[in-house]
Amino acid sequence: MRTSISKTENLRALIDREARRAGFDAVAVTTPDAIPQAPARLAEFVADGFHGSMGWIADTLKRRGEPTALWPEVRSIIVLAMNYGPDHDPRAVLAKRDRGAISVYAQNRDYHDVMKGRLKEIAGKIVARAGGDVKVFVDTAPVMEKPLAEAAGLGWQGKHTNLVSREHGSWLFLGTIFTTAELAPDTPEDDHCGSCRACLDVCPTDAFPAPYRLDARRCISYLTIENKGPIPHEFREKIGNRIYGCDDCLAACPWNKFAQAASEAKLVARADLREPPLTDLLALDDAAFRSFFTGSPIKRIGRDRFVRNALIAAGNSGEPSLRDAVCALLGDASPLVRGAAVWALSRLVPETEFAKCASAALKAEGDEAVRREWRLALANQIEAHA
Ligand code: B12
Repeated sequence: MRTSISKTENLRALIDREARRAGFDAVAVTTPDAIPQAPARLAEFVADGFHGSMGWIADTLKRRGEPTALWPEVRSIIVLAMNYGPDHDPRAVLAKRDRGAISVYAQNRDYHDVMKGRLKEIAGKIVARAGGDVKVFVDTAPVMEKPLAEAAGLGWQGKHTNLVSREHGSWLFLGTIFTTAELAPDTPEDDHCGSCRACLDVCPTDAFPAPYRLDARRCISYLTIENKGPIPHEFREKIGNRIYGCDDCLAACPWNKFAQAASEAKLVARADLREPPLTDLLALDDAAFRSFFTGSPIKRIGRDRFVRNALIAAGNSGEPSLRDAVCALLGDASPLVRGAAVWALSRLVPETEFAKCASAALKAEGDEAVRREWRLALANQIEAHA
């Protein structure tokens, strides 16, 4: 018995040391049965339709809610967090309307790539020391990383639903190592949001129907990243110049005042993504998009969805200088891009010029959804000037 306890203690010391060495900023342990409320809350999220088109959440409900349903052999879950706190206020770019605002996480190299290899290294050391089996997960597996991190004591799920820590505020990436090794769990963290509502009140699209609950269908992160179709009209103006993800709820969190800026070298941060000019982004064809976003999480959404987002920002820019770049996209091969270009143009040029463009373009337009965008934009312009 004594041997097994001392083995466990040694294993924990090894995990802490290796996590630090691999560049993680926090590590803690929990058990697979530590999130009993999560399955019901997840089921409610799906039943309310809050997952929108992310059908993979509904498809994996059982495995996602219960770690042992995902892997019956798991005995302990090690949760690791990496600080990605910015060294600047990410909200400053929101006032620069000719620029695109890319969320902080996506200004770095894809965190899946950065973290996965490091988690595997630590997992390898665990197996070498304790034997047994391990599995590593970052983001994409059906694992509820935030409630597990809270149960392990790394922080608490704030009212914006993300993990908040006293030390790192709201800027943490999470990853987990599932192991068959028995490890002593750490103590869960309490909620320290108190009566604060900063993250809820700042949301431009009112995506929080209640504290601790997010309707993803209204979240700018979902609308610009996960949503494959046209951005619903209701949200277009509110999106402003946010072209990939959104940090407003994170940036509003008062606990960020204790956070340190993360090492840019560790995250492989890209200065050219801090406030890229919309003109450059609107000009990206497929090859240029892929090459510009090599190694970036943005590559995942593909050129058409990205240019769609840049067009919404262009429409909100009030910058007539973007007119030519937008016009060039009226004839794009992608109906998704053409539809967004129609909306953007209708907001950048006078009514008469727009009507001229419309009569020429409508003759050639074969896609019903794009034709609808033209008709709607024409009607809105007439109404605005009536
Ligand atoms: C799907 C998903 C999204 C979706 C939906 C987000 C969501 N909140 O569910 C969208 C596309 C919108 C999204 C956006 C973002 N995401 Co995301 N996303 C995920 C993913 C893959 C699954 C999350 C999930 O399980 N959602 C389902 C819901 C039901 O679970 P939940 O959020 O934990 O909900 C809990 C609360 O609602 C709570 N609850 C419900 N009712 C009540 C009532 C009370 C009283 C209380 C106390 C609690 C409570 O219980 C629920 C279950 O635990 C995770 C990775 C992973 N595998 O975990 C990353 C993850 C959550 N995302 C992450 C990030 C960074 C983001 C963005 C910041 C990116 C950006 N800048 O644009 C935004 C933040 C938006 C936000 N406010 O959530 C990080 C968050 C890290 C952290 N510190 O928490 C994760 C963990 C990825 C990672 N590996 O680092 N994301």
